[in-house]
Amino acid sequence: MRLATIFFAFLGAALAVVGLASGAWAAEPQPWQLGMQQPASVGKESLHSLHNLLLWIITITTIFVLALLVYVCVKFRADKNPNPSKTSHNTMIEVLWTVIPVVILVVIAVPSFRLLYFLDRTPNADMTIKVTGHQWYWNYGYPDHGDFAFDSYMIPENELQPGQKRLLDVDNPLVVPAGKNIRVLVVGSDVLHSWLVPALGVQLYTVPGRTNETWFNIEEPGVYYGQCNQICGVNHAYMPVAIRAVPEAEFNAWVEKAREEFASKDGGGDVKVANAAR
Ligand SMILES: [Cu+2]
Repeated sequence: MRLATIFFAFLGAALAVVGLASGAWAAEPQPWQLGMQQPASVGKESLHSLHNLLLWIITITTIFVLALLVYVCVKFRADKNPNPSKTSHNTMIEVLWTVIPVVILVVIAVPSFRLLYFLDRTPNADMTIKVTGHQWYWNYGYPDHGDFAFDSYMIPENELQPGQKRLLDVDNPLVVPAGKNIRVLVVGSDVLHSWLVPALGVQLYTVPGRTNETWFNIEEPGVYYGQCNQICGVNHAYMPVAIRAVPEAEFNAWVEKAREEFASKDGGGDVKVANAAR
């Protein structure tokens, strides 16, 4: 009876996980959130469907193995089966438990590799953004729009305006046009950081001396948040990513303004000591 209780408790938990995985959330973390943020890019939608496929496979596999264990424990327990069989080989079963896992792994590998190459780079980028990770802020460069760049710092808690999000909002968000293929080149200036935007399905390490590439296409205008997710030092928790996706016309107007505003700043190497002391 206890085994049956455990089995159904497990089944309930597994179904709850499957149900939650398909829920909808905004492009920022929510209190008590479970599961992933709602996808906002093609890449993230593909990541979700791969995740859901894997969740089904692992759930069914785990329930199957648990059911076998329960069956063996009940059927072959000592008082029901006092003289155990001496069987040590069974060719059919051995072939099956080799071939079936191989087939399952191939079923997982095909969409995994397809997605890996899809996310790796876009063959037709509309524009390029350069992201540089610093201790402890981001620098965003626009090589296709006059090569201006600016730093993006988290707004400290005591300077937050109403409506701004603690640990997520920044002084200068990355601004990009919605509906465009945006190539992202990522590099580190000091240590390893990681540029993560969950709703876009983008996570890339910033490595000093090496440029990594990815891309995204944000379907709807809006604000999308992320964080550094590679431990990079004492202020690692205070270098969020904020992306403002706007319609193309608004983006072009912003570029005109930003080119003037950020023209005098090289933005690339001016490590702000004040930030380190925060
Ligand atoms: Cu970090």
